[in-house]
Amino acid sequence: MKSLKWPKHSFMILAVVATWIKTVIVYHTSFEMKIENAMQQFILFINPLSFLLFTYGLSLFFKSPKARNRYIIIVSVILSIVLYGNVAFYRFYNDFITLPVLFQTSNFSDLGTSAAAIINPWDLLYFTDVFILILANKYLPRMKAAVKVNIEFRRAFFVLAIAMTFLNLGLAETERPQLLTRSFDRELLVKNIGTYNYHLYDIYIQSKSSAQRALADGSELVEVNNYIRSNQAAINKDMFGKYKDRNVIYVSLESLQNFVINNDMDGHEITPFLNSLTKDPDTYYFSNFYHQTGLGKTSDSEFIVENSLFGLGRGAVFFTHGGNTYNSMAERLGENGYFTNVMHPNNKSFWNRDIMYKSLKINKFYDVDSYKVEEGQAVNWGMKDIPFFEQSAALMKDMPQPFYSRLITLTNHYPFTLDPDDVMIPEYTSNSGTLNRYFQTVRYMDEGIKDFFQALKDQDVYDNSIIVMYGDHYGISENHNKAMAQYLGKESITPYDNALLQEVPLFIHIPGSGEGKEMQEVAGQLDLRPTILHLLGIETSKDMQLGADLFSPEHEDFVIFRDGRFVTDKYVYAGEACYDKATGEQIDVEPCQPYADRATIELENSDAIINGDLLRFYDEKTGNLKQDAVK
Ligand code: GP9
Ligand code: MN
Repeated sequence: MKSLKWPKHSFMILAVVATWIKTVIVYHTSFEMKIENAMQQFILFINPLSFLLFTYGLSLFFKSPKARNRYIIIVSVILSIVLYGNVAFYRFYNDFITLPVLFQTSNFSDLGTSAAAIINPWDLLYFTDVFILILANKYLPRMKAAVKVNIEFRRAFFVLAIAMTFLNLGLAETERPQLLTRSFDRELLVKNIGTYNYHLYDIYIQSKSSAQRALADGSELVEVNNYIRSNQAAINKDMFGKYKDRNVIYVSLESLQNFVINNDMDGHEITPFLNSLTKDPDTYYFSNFYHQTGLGKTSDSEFIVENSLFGLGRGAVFFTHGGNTYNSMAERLGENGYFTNVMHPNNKSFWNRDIMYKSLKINKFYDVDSYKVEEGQAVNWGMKDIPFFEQSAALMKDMPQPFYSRLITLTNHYPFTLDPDDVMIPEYTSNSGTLNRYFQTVRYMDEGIKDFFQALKDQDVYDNSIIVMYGDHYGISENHNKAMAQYLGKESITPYDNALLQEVPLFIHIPGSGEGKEMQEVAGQLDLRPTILHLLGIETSKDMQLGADLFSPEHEDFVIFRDGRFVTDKYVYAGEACYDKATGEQIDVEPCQPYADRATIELENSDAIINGDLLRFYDEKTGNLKQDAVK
């Protein structure tokens, strides 16, 4: 091994070390990854190394030192862009990039005010290793030395790289069994195999899913169908068809979590109007209702309420499977004589909505072009909720009845900013500006909803409608745990608390019903489709849906989250640990296990339907496979 003269490979070694150290620093400063023990800390420390040894190591195949150094610098630039892209994305979505979302740049062009909050000049520091390499290449003669790489050295080097990979995977496997097979959670992946390897893995998974559709045939549906049929909840005979032919108005309340309902902030009521609905005889208020979204956020919530299927564990299904065949709520209502539409004053291509809505058979999309956004009527992400509600109510005047309108609000969105004139309560005081402002934008949205109800009453749409309102997903991410703990008067936010914080409010407001009350069943967004269709007297017994009617006596207290966590009336399962729901104490995992297994099956069934585009083989009129479905 006499040829192992390290200094000869100084430039490559410098590159590996610089990018490695930078990556580890970025892990700690730019992502919130929960590290529970020394082993996880160690894995996080070594995980960039295997990938860097391979990529920079390829420079050993270059003969000319100039080409070699150029290759190394180019690699460092690409890796820095990838890492920085993840940082910027994480600041916004609190998640790591996955390919399908990345390629939809149309989504990012709209970020507008948010982009300013996300990027700053100090971010050049994310390119420190590139600068170091450029300077070293320029000023240190030794870095430019030609090196005759002997085969023995190269072999030793790649053996080291392979050993590093196995060490990393081995440690990850002991720390997280089945990491690569059950990867619901990108954070776990990045924590264990590193950002760079994670992207390779993501590329692999994405190509697999395009292949999945090509290979799927109707036979896969048989098993899924059997599962769905045997888990179906019976209808509630008293409620079925009770509100036949009423208009249906859904309001997706941006980032609204349940913890603000019937609560105050420094003595200020946060949602006075929604609070009044919780005591209103025409409103069913669901106080144990959860969002079930993943990375697709608002779009996932839309997907869920339309299809009663989960979004995907990676990417946003609105993007990745916008061309699939579905059997949406809108399609079903359309068949029953409804005029179906979505109202959302944003660019039509955001979240790929324009494409997806066609697949969902939505008759019309009232996008930003259907609204008059006058001076002072936009803030943050776009049109303010109050004028949005006002103009939407006016548009409903001319709609053929019965109609199904799904409104999506926008003002209560990160970074939760308002014009001074719209501020109705002061900011909260904590270390999180995000949480501090959140209460104000929620308060503003509540005012908009109140006005909307009034407008509907004034124009006679109200009495003949059902109004369904729900939070689309969480608004305050785990990055603000400290401030949340302060607000909730807790010492800290545990995984148990965090699971319960995924609660969003659901209101089913039925003018004239008089039977409204607080409903405490543990439930989720997937349950909405059957619930509302049944109120309208529309059968769903042959539909491929995973949710259950909330009014059914057989509705089970069990809600599954997209990442495999779940909540029942007795247990909370989070971070692969089981908690007693009443006390929050961690208990033996055994009572949770059967639910955890069912959660896995449900998520897999949902994924199978979407990845294989299986509904193209299904005839929901007969409940049978279409002819020619099986190859
Ligand atoms: C964008 C709006 C917000 O049109 O629905 O989307 P989100 O960031 O909450 O998913
Ligand atoms: Mn949203």
